[in-house]
Amino acid sequence: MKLLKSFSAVVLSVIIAICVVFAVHAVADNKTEYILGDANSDGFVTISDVTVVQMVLADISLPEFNEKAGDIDGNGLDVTDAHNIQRYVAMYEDLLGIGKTVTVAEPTTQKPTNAYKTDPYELPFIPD
Ligand SMILES: [Ca+2]
Ligand SMILES: [Ca+2]
Repeated sequence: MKLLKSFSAVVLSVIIAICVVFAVHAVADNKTEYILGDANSDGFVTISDVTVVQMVLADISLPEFNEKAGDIDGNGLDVTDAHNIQRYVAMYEDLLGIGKTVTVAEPTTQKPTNAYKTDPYELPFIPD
């Protein structure tokens, strides 16, 4: 009987460990990582990223363009972003964090439920 209890405890511990691992992966899936300045998402910040930013600014659409990575200062894509990446590539002092990995938590796509709605005349939720 004691052996059965020990075996059950081990099996339950393994099941709990597996659940924790899957839960951690589920949380991690809501995050996006990119390298600031790596506008073409090849893993490096090079002069090619400057070219990609300049092409997008010239209204040439590129499938590999990562706007978050190209927008260095977070105020929208403009020529200053290309300039800042150029300065980084030319090894000027960087105070903007170019070349560093940025982790962004993505908003969940789960829609709010009406379970806590108390006002029957409340307007419905309209997603953006
Ligand atoms: Ca790149
Ligand atoms: Ca910008």
